[in-house]
Amino acid sequence: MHPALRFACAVLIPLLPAQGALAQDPAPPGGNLVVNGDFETGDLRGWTALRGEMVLVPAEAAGFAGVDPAALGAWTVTSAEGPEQEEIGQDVDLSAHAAEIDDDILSAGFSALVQTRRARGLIDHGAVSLVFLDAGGAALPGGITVRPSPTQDSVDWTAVDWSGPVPPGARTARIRFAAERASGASSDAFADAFSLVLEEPSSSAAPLR
Ligand SMILES: [Ca+2]
Repeated sequence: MHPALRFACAVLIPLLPAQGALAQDPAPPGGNLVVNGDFETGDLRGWTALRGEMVLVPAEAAGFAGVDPAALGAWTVTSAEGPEQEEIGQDVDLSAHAAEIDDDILSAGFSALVQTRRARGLIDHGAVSLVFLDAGGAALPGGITVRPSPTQDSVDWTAVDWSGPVPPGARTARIRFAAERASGASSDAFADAFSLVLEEPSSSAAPLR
């Protein structure tokens, strides 16, 4: 072995945890399966425009009512001045975990932030949803839709937080953000901080990658 290579092996190999140690480690950071779920790339990469053409705005434009500003970062998505109904989405491919899903041993945690804005009694709705689909595209039990409908004028953020089993047969996690305008030239509905994490409850809840 070349002396330099021998040195590299001696230094690097002890840094790699043994297989057994890995399973008992606390949950590693990350594991979010949503691409660009926080929009901090400054664009909509990872997302598909399904209706209209949503845009990113500085988080200050959405305001910080009811949320820790750090959770929003620099950018947040909004429907702005396009059509009255706009939507973006992202389909997360779960097929790499098919065997565990069908053995009914995987659970999922889904979170996001959504803002529905009500002014002078008029509501621009924002709605966030997670739906599990089977290989044929049929919806399965589980998931969540959050579409806040404030009873008073509001610019508050709502936290979306769901966890539950991934239904056997699921191959796709379909994530959507939809906005509907009640009046005016722009839709004041916002979303940010999408996260989907898979967990195997029987192994210390370590997120799967
Ligand atoms: Ca953000």
